[in-house]
Amino acid sequence: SNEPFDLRLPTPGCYLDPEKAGMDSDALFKGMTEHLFFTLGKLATSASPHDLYMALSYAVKDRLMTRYLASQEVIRKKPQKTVAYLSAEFLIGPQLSNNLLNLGITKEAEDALKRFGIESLSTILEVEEEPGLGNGGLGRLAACYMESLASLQVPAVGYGIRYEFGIFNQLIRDGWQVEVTDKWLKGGWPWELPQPDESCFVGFGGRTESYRDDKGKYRSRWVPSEHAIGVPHDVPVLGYRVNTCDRLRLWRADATESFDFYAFNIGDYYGAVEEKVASETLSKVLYPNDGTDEGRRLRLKQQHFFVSCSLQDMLRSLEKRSIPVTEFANHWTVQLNDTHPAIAVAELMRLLIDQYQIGWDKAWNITTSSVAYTNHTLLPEALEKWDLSLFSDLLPRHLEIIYEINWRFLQQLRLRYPGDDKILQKLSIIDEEGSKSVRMAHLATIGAHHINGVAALHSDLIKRQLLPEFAELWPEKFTNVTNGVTPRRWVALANPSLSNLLEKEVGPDWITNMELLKKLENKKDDANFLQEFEETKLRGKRKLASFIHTKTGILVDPSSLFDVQVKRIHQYKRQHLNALQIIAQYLRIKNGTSNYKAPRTVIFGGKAAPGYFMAKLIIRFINGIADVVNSDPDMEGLLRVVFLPDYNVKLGEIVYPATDLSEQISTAGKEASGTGNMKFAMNGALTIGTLDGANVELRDLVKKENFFLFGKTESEIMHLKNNSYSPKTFIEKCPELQEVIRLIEIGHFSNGDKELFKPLLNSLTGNDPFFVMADFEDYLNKQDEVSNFWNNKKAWNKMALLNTARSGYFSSDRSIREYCESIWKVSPMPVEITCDIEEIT
Ligand code: F58
Repeated sequence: SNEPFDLRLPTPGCYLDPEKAGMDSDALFKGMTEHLFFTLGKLATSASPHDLYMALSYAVKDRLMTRYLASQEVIRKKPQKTVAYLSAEFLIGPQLSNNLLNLGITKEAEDALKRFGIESLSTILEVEEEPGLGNGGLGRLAACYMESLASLQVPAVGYGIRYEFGIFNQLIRDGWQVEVTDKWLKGGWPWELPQPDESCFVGFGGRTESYRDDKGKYRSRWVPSEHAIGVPHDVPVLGYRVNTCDRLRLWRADATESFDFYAFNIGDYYGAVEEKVASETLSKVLYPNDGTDEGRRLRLKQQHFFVSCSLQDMLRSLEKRSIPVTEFANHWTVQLNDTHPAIAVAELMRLLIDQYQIGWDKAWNITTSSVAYTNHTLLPEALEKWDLSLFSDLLPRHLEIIYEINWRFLQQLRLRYPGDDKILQKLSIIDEEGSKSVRMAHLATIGAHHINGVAALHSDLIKRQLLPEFAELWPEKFTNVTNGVTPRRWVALANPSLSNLLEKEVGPDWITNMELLKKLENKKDDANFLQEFEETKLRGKRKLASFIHTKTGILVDPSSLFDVQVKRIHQYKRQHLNALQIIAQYLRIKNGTSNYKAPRTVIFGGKAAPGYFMAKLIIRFINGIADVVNSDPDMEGLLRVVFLPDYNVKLGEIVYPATDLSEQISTAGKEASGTGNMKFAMNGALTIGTLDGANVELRDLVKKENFFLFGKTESEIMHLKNNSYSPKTFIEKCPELQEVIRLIEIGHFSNGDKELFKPLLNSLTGNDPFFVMADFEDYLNKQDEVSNFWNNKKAWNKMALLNTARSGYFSSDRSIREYCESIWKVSPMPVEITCDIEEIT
């Protein structure tokens, strides 16, 4: 360590010849050295793994810049319709590994790291903090879609919020979930480019007033009482082995002025900083409310904040290129990821009418030709509604515009359904019942040219149950785009050993053409190949087993069946059904009635919304079961139960490749799509599941003999519901279920405490809103079938292989192609790069 420091500077070759120069390990090493020294103020000799992570990330980000700038130039020079994906959440996960993969320089980075004495890239990847800017599936979908858009060379911008605190970190204490603030920015985050010169102003509150314009016409305008500034922070999103590098533009809220000088002068110092504090809290925290609501006012402010900034940004981009704003819809296609950005319908109208003085009809035409809406839920509690009083307080001008949109819409309805007041009430944007409210799904549906669900069954239920009258009115607007996930992150990055095998078998192109995996079907009876396939799974399981040991102290056997349920904790997802089944298996082993020859490790992971009592109790319940099972010598070698704390993208990358059995057991009709189901199948897990969400399509694709189906269908559930469902009748018919319930009642899983799980038992035996009791017996039987299959390893491996082989449909590339063709009407736009920066085309 007394060697002289190497202070050589890197050659910035990457700016000149992006195809080669700068992408070799030498240049990476030099880039890292320079960033260590100049950006981080560190010497190579004393650099920590975090320093090396930062240095490598900066060096890699440098290598994205040519493509990033070239991608923007292409649009500037040759105007082309761009996708604006508006989402309150982007759960992008770790960036370094993904950018290395998409640039094709993973090997080079490994070599560069070796020169700093780091033998394995994974030690550096492990220190990366992931930005938890999303709750779950919806936010992760947005991230997969951005990656596919770039990989398909489609010009796109993702617009969202740069939350200072993302989804909370989850600790488990005494079996309970404890939430800890997620300080993802604390060590510095190297992947963003702040662009303060492109900041936008956003108003809130105040009043509207009417005035006469130049032509003497009366117009309305908004006089807000508060402002915030949105400062864009851009994250480059590179496509896989292409030059297209799209942009994720996340807005951070700043105060308009540090002080209100008037208040300051009259001596009200605290009043003066109040506005600053208020506007800076705007992008402070992501709301972890999964349906159940708190902090509503701030949430609505967040939504308007990022939507207004984003639309202003789009309009400004037209002005910069001297394109008239009336051409908006030819240059931007605006996708609303759920109703969170639905205020866009009113805000775009306001900007066009009030700022750009465009007439109503033209503005409405522009708006409805550019906006489309994706629905992600049928759950009534998740359908956004805002109290009228709150809405008019915060967004008075928007409310005026919404009234006008609604009035015109209702006029149209009156013509179509003369005398039918019921239908007017039902479809109105304003819900007149109780305290009046604004229904955001109606605003989005009226303002959008397309409305899509996220799986075939879900899209069908939108038409039949959620918005039937709208679907009758505008059948052509309603469509389906089944979700997908990116194979780059979820197979290539997460599962290198499977990826190597796939590449050996079908060639490297499967990464961008997942349908090629069909070729694997030829290998379904090839014992050697199946053995190799099983080996890749075993490698993943060993890695997860070691992770589990480090995090929880529990030892699990990698040769046992890894049975996994990872997702948000919610009653409709029915983690408690899984837990009850474990108790039944436990009882069988205790009673000596088990024909259990399939040792299992049942693994759970997921966060509960902090205010969702029942979900938190389910976590406590699982941990109570885990304590009893894992400490009972009779369970040794047969059953283990693990609750993995703090499930996130990074952990998902370890979990999916290690799973044998994927639990997709929601009450039929409740899970819009699910996307974990797809990640598991690609990685060769078999699914036990209900006919819900995309499970339906998954089962059709992999064929029914390769899927463990159980449970009531959506229509059977509806039938039970409409015929005064009573869980008691199902409990009475199932002695095993009675035993399970009794054991919980006497406090067997709560150290004798008979009260702890009472709320859960009361719910299950009382009205059982998610039909757990109705599906229990069928589920238990299906689990027995799973165990039997597990004992025939050859049959299992064949089924698993067929799952991987037939999962290509669930690539987000397929989903994005469908959006492009049927909703957005955009086409790919390859980006060409020459060695000369001046010649970028
Ligand atoms: C999920 N929704 C659906 N919402 O539940 C899932 O079936 C689907 O696969 C996925 O979207 C993608 O389409 C979801 O994740 C949220 O996280 C909301 C965020 C805002 C607060 C309420 C929950």
